[in-house]
Amino acid sequence: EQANIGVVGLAVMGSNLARNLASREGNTVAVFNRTWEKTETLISEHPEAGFIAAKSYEEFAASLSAPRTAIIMVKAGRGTDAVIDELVKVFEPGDIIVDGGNALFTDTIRREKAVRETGINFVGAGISGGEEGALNGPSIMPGGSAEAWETLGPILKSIAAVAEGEPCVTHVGTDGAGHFVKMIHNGIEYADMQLIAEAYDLIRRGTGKSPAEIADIFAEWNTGELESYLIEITAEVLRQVDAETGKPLVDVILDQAGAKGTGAWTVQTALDLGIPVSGIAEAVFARSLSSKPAQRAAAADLPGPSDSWTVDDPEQFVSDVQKALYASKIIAYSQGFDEIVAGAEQYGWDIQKGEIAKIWRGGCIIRARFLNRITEAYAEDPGLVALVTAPFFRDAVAEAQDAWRRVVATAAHAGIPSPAFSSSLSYYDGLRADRLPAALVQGQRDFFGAHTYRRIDKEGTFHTLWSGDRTEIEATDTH
Ligand code: NBP
Repeated sequence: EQANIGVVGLAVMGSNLARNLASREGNTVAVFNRTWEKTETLISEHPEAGFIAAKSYEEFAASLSAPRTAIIMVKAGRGTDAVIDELVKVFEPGDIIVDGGNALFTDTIRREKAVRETGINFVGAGISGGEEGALNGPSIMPGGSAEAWETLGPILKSIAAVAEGEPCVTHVGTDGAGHFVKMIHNGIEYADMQLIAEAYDLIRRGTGKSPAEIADIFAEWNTGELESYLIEITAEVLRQVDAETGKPLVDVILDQAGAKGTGAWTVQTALDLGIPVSGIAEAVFARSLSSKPAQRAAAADLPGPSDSWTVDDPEQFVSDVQKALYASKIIAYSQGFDEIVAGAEQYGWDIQKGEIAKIWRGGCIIRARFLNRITEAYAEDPGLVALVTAPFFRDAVAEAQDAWRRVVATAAHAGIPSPAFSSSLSYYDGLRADRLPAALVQGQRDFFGAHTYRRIDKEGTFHTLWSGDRTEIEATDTH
């Protein structure tokens, strides 16, 4: 008997994905792991899966029917390259190698190019949803060629999460497009988490409510427009009581947030593309700030606001924070989709934005009711230049903005950090501004570097003779 699909790398993600594949009608799954013990554990714990276990790459290749299709789930980076090198030796032209790990999209572009030379297809596929998603249905973002998608599509559709009757997988675009979109997903996830954390902090410090009471507020929010996986789990985390101390668990967890780097990739890439993803950037930086104990200790006695701060109307304040969260979340997604548009342009991908919002509705960390609105916005206007300007989001922000401004002003007044709330509001105000002080920046640049400027009232490029008689000349070449 031969397998129609194989998995290489049987740590938690690979094992769960292999079990997910095996549970679907018509699949026989070959499995391989560098260290045999992991394979042995998996096959002995899950005889029902009917895995074909291989002890070598040769055996693994021989156990797969043509065209061979294998999903790699190993530690991203050198591990992925090592496995690809081995698979290329034992696979044949027309076979398909899928990297399901969290690869940097530029690595995927490089790998796709190299593997293509051998006639083997290489597909970088972003897989979201953690362990649970891998087992029960993740959101899958595959790149690679259209030919590879023909074979791979039905297999991935069979294991993906289902949202409103549709599998959460689509062919995102060629080569690194899938991993690029997965990276943006993670960046948005960072922003979403930071915004929720700021909402919690403001409510707690503003109203004195306990974590359990705030859990109830989040559970209530989860029945409305903010309904999402992250809001749901936030309520559960806040409700958790530490068995040892009897305190809310959130009060005994060290307040230093970790990161695996995909948020930073999103921001680094955005800087290269020139896209202001300020909400995501603030979320990444907030984690960095939290993880600087020496600086925080040294700064702990720096002065804060002289007035003490209390909220007069807690109910009104909670409602304001809810609106600020919603508006800021719209900005974070709008910025994330801007980066997708810019990446697609830069790398030549034909990415359907509405389809991306659709496949994020299930199986992934940012799954939310709200994503339907994004799909609708792009369906109505595929050339939409900024998500926040779509009629639905325009109305939503208009409705929320007064509350949003009150919350940001209150946070500043009270000395409570709200980097994601306040930077999102500044971005919004910057975007809608009639005139920006960028005109002055251009003047400064022309002064010290003769960088020239354009005028609002005529064509051409100009320079003022700052160190001469300060007349304006038309510049012929730009510096
Ligand atoms: P890990 O990221 O912990 O990787 C462990 C696996 O990589 C083991 O199977 C290990 O084999 C294998 N491996 C390494 Br390390 N170097 C290798 C090499 N040179 N050759 C062959 N195999 C090698 O596993 P994971 O947490 O299951 O994640 C797998 C992938 O999925 C990663 O890219 C991760 O970023 C991504 N991902 C994870 C999550 C999550 O929630 N954990 C979510 C989404 C995506 P060994 O047993 O022989 O050491």
